[in-house]
Amino acid sequence: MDEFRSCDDLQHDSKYKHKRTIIHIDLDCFYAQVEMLKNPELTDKPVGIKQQHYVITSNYVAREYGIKKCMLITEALSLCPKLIIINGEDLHDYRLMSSKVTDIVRQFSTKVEKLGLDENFVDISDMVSSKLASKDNHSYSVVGHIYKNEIENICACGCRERLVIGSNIASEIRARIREELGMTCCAGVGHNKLLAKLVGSTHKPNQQTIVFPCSATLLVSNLSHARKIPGIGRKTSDVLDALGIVSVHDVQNCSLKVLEKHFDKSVARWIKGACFGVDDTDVKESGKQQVIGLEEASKMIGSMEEVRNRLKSLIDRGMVLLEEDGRFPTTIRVAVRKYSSHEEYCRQRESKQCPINPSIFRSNIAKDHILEAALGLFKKLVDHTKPFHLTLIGLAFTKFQEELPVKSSMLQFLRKKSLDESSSKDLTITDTSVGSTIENIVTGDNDQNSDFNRSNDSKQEHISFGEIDESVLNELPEDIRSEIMQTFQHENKPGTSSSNDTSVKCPPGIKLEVFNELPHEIQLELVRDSYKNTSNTVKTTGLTSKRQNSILNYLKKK
Ligand code: DCP
Ligand code: MG
Ligand code: MG
Repeated sequence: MDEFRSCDDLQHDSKYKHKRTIIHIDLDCFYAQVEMLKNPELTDKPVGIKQQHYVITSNYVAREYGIKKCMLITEALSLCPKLIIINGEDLHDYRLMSSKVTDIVRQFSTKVEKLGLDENFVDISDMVSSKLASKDNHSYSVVGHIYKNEIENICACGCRERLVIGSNIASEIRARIREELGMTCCAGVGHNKLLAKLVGSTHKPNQQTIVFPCSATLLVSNLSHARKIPGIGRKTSDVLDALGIVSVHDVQNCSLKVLEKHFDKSVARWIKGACFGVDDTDVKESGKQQVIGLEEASKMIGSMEEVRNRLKSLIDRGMVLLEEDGRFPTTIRVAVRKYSSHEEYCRQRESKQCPINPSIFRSNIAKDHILEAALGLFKKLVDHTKPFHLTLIGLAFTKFQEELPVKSSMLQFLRKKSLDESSSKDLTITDTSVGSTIENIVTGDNDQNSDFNRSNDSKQEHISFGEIDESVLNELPEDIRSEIMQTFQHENKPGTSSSNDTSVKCPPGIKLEVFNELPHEIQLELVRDSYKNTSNTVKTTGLTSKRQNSILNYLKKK
């Protein structure tokens, strides 16, 4: 492809060449900006945001005093005694703003990837193509700065035009974020993610910069160290350092064969390519957050009473976040940081997680359930019978479901027995990831059990109203009956998936009818024991016990 070589001495193949147009958005002094928005009086004063003993970010007024990210508070105050310090340990407002920004970016393309709380990549290639096709493209000129190579070299593939249109779209996105949220940000425009991110930070704050492919290698070469390349983490750079490969130039001059001796082939190729500004990684569409987590740090957490109080407060705050999010977690995780005088160790967290039945979110004692589970996890992490000293405690919710599973289980319970029994034959989970499987069985983790979900879905399509035992249905109170009817209608809509069903599956060797009568906790025990004794394949059936039990009890009383 000579046309490309003429532009940027490409020594490594890029499958996309310069075809894509990607924007990277990074909010200015993010946490500090949110605080200034909440309290505009702070705007022209130096503001630092602290977590523990560190100023993790500061506004640009404070940066003029030489304050840097992750500086000790004492040092920051010695540089700027007037520094206003705000505690940034509660991430609630930052998270909220973060998702509002991403929502705006998503209005320009569905291909949006969130990176941390204050960055978004957006692939606007399709939008650029349609603008090019709509004949009004002749009037575009670059918005913002151009990262410029000394040698002006215009590529023949049309990338220049596409990127120029990209700079106009970037400016529109920034204007929208400013108008709707009052937030300023920087944008970088390039033909890949690496370049867009790097170039965006060349002019800060509240500015935008474009990089043409002819300047790609120069942009990366100007980094002081190979480890500054986004994507080259600590471990990779440690290996490179050990090999005496320190600068970007060192990597450029190192043969791929040498790199392949120390890294996976694909990693080696990526490192080498990245040092020439080549990056074929896709903008991966981010869904909602994978984890909703909260932490409380303190100099000293040393009693069970305090642990209980802090967990309660974390649960209260977490429930608010969950309500805003709208999904239901199936796993909780507790994290602690144990005190140690050794700085490195002091900063490490240990954590443990366990499944929770999302149905608890229907009840008004959800918080008690979570607290109980969280205390159980805590006791596995910390020997509470001896004195302990923690400096942080955290709680996180993960593995989300969009809907509560109970409805379809109620429906299943009411289905005639024959259907139940036949359905038990065709549902099989193949265990591919040992370790997380128990959780997946218990919570119906959808990612890894897609085969299970498919077979479940196809079964749903065949249900007719006659499969519900109407005599039982008629015995139920009005509200439960109408709930079941709604669920029935919902499940039988074409294309409706019941893949969010949370089920405890009957292990092989146990009679389904007996299993179904057991309390949820005992069912879980049986599943765990069965899992321990099984190697790779676990046969399953689909019933959620907890709710079913409550219906059973209801019917028994009658
Ligand atoms: N942050 C953090 N811990 C760090 C660094 C940053 O918690 N060690 C938080 C605070 C920042 C936010 O993440 O506001 C975003 O990080 P950035 O590196 O993008 O920094 P800022 O947005 O604060 O400043 P900039 O204007 O340089 O982007
Ligand atoms: Mg930022
Ligand atoms: Mg950032």
